[in-house]
Amino acid sequence: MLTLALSKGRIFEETLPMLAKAGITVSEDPETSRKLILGTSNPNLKIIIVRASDVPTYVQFGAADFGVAGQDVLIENGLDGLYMPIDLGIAKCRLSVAVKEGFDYNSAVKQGARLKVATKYVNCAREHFAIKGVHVDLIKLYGSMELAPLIGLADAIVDLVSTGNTLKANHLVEVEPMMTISAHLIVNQASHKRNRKELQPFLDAFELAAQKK
Ligand code: PRT
Ligand code: MG
Repeated sequence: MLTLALSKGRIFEETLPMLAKAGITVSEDPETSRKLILGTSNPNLKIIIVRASDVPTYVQFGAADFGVAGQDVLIENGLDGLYMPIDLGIAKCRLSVAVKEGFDYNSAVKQGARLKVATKYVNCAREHFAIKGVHVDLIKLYGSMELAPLIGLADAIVDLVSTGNTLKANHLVEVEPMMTISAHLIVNQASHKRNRKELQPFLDAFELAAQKK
């Protein structure tokens, strides 16, 4: 029996059609069911529903054999004990720097400058600004980053942008795209060795579904 870790919301919704292409349906909808362990039409596969940022942890510790996680989560978390074979091309977005409308970002990031940056992605942000030679005071937040520049907590945010509607609604502008993000399939390294035969058909199905996207 193999265990696949998914998070509710866009990851689950966009992984579902990929499973369907492999003929696998899921017994219940996590949006309406409170169950955290879901059966599938394949007796060898069950799905666990965890927080998006917890997916790599479950897979790293082998509590799940494989999972689907955004690159943002993977970069922040690190890839210890994980094998990352397939870019699924789903849940696409970009990680960007955004500031309040009218804020002069270009002057603010001149070499040697100091910038207050609020983000959930402190590792990505630290590295990004270090390469630019900009000193940053990083403020770790767990959500609603868009609020920080509006009420003077930070000069800038580093956050995921997809349509740009959230930034617009809060009078923020994207000033620097940092990287494009998509969800990847991750596999526990030990499980990959031990359960290769069982895992391979699922990896092939994901690979095929990802190519067709
Ligand atoms: O919501 P929760 O705190 O439980 O966890 P989470 O936010 O990590 O999970 P979830 O399900 O929201 O996101 C899972 C993954 O989807 C992320 O790790 C990303 O890899 C990917 N993804 C793709 C996104 C977006 N697009 C996205 N737009 N994750 C978040 N957003 C948020 C963004 O943070 C911002 O607040 O949506 C808002 C911006 O969207 P637009 O369309 O207004 O630009
Ligand atoms: Mg979210």
